[in-house]
Amino acid sequence: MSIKNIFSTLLFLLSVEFAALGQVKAALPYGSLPSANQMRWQEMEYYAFVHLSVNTYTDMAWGMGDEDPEIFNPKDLDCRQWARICKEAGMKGIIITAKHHSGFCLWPSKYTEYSIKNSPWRNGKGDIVREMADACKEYGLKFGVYLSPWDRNHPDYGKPEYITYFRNQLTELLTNYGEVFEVWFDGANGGSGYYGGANETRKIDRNTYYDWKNTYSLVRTLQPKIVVWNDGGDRADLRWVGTESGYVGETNWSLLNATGDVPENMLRYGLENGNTWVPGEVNTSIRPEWFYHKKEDSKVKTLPQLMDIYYNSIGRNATLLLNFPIMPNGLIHKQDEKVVLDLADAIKKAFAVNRAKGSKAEASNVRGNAPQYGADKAVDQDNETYWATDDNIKTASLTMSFAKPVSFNRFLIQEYIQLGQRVKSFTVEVFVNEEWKEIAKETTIGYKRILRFKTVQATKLRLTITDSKSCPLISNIEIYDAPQILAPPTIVREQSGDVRIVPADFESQLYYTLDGSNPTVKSNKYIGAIKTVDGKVVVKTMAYDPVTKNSSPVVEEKFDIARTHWKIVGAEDKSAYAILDGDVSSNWYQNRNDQIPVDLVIDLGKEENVSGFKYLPDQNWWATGIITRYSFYVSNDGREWKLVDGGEFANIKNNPLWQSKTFAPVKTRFIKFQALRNTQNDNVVGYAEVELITK
Ligand code: FUL
Repeated sequence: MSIKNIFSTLLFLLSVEFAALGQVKAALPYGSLPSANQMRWQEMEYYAFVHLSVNTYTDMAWGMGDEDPEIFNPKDLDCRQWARICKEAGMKGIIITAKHHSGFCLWPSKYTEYSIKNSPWRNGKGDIVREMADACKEYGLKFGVYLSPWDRNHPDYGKPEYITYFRNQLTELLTNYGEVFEVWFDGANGGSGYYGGANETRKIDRNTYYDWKNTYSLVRTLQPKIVVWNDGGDRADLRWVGTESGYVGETNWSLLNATGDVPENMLRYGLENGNTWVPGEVNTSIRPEWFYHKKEDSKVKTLPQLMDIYYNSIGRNATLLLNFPIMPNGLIHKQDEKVVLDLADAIKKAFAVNRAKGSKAEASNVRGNAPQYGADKAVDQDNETYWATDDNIKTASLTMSFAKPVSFNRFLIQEYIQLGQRVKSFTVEVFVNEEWKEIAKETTIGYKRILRFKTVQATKLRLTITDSKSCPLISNIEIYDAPQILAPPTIVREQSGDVRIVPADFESQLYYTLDGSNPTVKSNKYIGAIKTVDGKVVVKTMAYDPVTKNSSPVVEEKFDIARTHWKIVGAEDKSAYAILDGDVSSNWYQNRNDQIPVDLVIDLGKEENVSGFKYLPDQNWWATGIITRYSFYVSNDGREWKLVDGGEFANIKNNPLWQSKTFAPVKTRFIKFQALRNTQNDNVVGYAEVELITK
């Protein structure tokens, strides 16, 4: 080495030494950490499920395993339609039910005859898993598979041989279709099934039967970048959140213990001191059920419902797995497409302009006073940098100052979870009229937390971490002024006769009319229940955003006479009045021991000129007791009855919405709505609402 070289080497070493001296050590990891796969998965945030199997053709939630493959024929199947919709909806991947509980395979598995190769679809030459994987590739989406461990078709289900079969199928799916981002092992086992003709009940020990440990290592060998979902058995990479209705707890730790039971509240909230990283995935369907049922065409979730689901999943440190039931023709229904694209649009508008950008951030404590951990790192739009405090500081605040007053109603915050989830509680305050005002007091943050509140206009915002397991590391803070959704409001009339209008957004203003004219901002402003007299009422309303000056479409409800004085004769149970309360989600069922015909007798309190009636069945997807045939009687004393109408609600099974029947007007004090048959041909009789039509 020449003298010159020795000199420059020395200089280099010295400069490294100086840099090290000036360098503040990064925080050490705290507790269990996400793996690279879990991290990649978490950042996807939003992706789709598609459910399609033989039970799509039998209108069942679960196939029995004995459905004839001949019925499976999605003639217009187009996985590119699914992929296009998901892509346009802002989703990052699709998980397909390659095999649901029926055991029917959507790919031509060489280990069974119970697959599409024995269906008429593409003359048995098709492979839906392949088409799905190709469509995902084309649209830049990740691809995932659902393989039901419970198989109601396989003769060996319940025996050790089935595990070999299951792993053979897994191997096919994880070998032949390119990269798979997630595999879903549903824990459901209802027991009964076809099982190769045995037609019996087979329950297994969830903890031991599937030998998950070895199944997982097979999965990880075949797909090193995969994440495994499992709601039971051995702990996998992701956890179920304990509900399919679209939310996780506001407190949501991405932790569980590696062993032991996971009761429902642990699924919902995670486990603060859990020793394993098991983040939550919120899975829910865009319709009540997972598979397509025509009767649910009118029950597709609305934009406000989906928006809530978004905030209650992605906004609470979870991901969102939203399901599309595929129709028998092989496509996603237009209505499902429309609402999911409306959601994408609403999300885009809500998070269009980050108003924290350009704000000045200062913190009560900065790790080693080092610029690389400064408060500005939380507002620099770079998730790889973060604001950090000194090791012993678990309570600290960060104040953002704006050049001029800023309006906002959303607060988004992220922890640098690569080093562990730490924050236990925090508050958000805003500086308005020279005073600090607390607008939120919350618990966990995690990967992402989004808060919604009434619009505030402030010159400063202060985040205070009030408790943390270790020094907090905040990688991102954003604030937004989300416009109101302005979906049409809902109008209900209670039994008292009062009319209530419920907006889709709590900040929109509501205007209404009672004279049939279209409401404008000059009409009555809704401030609380509208007192109406007993008679008929026509309510027209719209929601209005005073900031953007946009309004929702006008909605109209026509109510007949109020049910104020009605008495349900013979019903000792106060809950019977759920059928007169205007709330379509509350129900009442007649005594389950009653035999059809079952009567609903109502004393109207005074004589009315009745010319028809309306019936709404239970709106739950699992509803029973839906009346299909009826008789309708009137009486002036509740003893002598006269039949005035009878017949059927023709399509009520497929379309369980409001049913209206009319007849020649008749003056009466009592009515009797008699159920003669229900959709299931048993004796269960229920109602969500009953109303009259009068002259
Ligand atoms: C459940 C299953 O039983 C449903 O049919 C659906 O597949 C859902 C995603 O998981 O447990």
